[in-house]
Amino acid sequence: MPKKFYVTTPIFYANASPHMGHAYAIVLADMIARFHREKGEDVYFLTGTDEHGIKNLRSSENAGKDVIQFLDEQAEKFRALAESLGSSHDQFIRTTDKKIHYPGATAMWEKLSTSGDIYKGEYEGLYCVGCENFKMEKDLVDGKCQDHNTEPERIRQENYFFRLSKYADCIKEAIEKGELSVIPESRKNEILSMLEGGLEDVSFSRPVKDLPLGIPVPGDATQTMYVWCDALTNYISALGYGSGDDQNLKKFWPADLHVIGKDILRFHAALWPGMLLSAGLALPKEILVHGLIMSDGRKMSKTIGNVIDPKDYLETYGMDAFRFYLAHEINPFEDGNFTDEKFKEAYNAYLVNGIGNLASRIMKMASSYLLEPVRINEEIKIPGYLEAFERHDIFSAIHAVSDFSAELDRIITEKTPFKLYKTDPEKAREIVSELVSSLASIARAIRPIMPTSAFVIESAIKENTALPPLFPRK
Ligand code: ME8
Repeated sequence: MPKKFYVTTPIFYANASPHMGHAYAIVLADMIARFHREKGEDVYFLTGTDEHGIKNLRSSENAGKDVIQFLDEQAEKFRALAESLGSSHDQFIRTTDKKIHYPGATAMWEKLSTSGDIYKGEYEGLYCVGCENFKMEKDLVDGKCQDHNTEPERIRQENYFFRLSKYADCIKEAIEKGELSVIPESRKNEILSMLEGGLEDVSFSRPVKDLPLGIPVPGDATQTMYVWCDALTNYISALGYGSGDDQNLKKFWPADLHVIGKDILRFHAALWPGMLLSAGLALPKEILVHGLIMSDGRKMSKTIGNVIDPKDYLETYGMDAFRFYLAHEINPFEDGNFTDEKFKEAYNAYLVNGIGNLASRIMKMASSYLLEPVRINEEIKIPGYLEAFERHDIFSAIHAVSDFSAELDRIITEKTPFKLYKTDPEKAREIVSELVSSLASIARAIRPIMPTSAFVIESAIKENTALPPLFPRK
């Protein structure tokens, strides 16, 4: 039986239109999903939208729309983005889905309650709607949330709490031992130092009058579940948890990899493991914490309003070029920048003049000189590529491909098979065959990153035909 691999993206707030940051998370997870499919694994890839909470409610009010209609329209934008990015997800979950998600979230609550980890209490605190989270005074700068530049609201209410404090040691141990691996190391250290001081219990519901948009607390119609309690559960409700058919749950849980941004590390590496431990479910194996895409020196965010729309680039340059930029120019473990200038530079240097030109040069010679297609050995012989991809270091993996491609260019310049063909066609054929075989390695290696280009190159190799320019000059 092939190994299974379950990978997820965060589910995105449906409150505004998707931007580059969301595109990044989807593409990153998709490249990893595709890489594992290439290895022959049985992959399940989940993405979707987070549609409850105050943030979504207020946005629908501001848009002057019926909330259901608003959420349907917004979710559609994320679904369309995922599609235009070439995302190969197996499921797109919406937390407003009453058939799939509600039973899962309800079952989770009941399980936590049976474990004795839900209790009623009173809470007073400062709530940032942008973060959908309570804030401590010490987290604020000039009384404002640093991420959203807004003053949090003071909330005082009776609600339910989740006894997260009980699980702090257990979570810490799982992370220290690598049973729950958090990468990169810097994020692992960040969460460990947070766990060092223990964890506080979490306010887990809101009165319906304050938060009508959400899943009702089982057995108490006056309360709505806290949006994060409901949202995190998507990773198992999508597999059938709570809704009767748990075949996928048995097969794919625990998750092999949650891909998340560093902004939601605490929820995934503390709250979520706490909920899973309380519910008696296995912990995810790994959390990949990617950096954020910045714009004007701040996190690109719908709430902040400094966003760049991926659509513009997808339309002008196409899906593969866009995915290439995210892989080649943004290190998943660090913050990155998206600028028009950088995009054009990378497009011209590495695609038009790089891989695109190389593939055309090689296939032009191959289709003119070779008598039959080159037989391809399926292995990828690019130094460092596989090892990097295994570590989810797509940045290094694609750089290994660019370096390899530059090396092939150098070989062509040095050995000039196009000249040699006139005097020694046999020798020229030998050189070109080797080049084709190396090009096949490149095509194979870029399958997870630029699936369309990979397919076009591989088809040309199979048929031994010339290639039109893959990346038109812009
Ligand atoms: O936090 N750069 O949703 P969200 C890179 N619904 N990635 C970014 C980004 C940026 N500037 N902005 C967003 C939520 N992202 C919750 C998650 S999960 C159970 C619930 C990506 O719409 C990044 O992966 O704010 C981040 O963690 C995610 O989108 C959060 O999107």
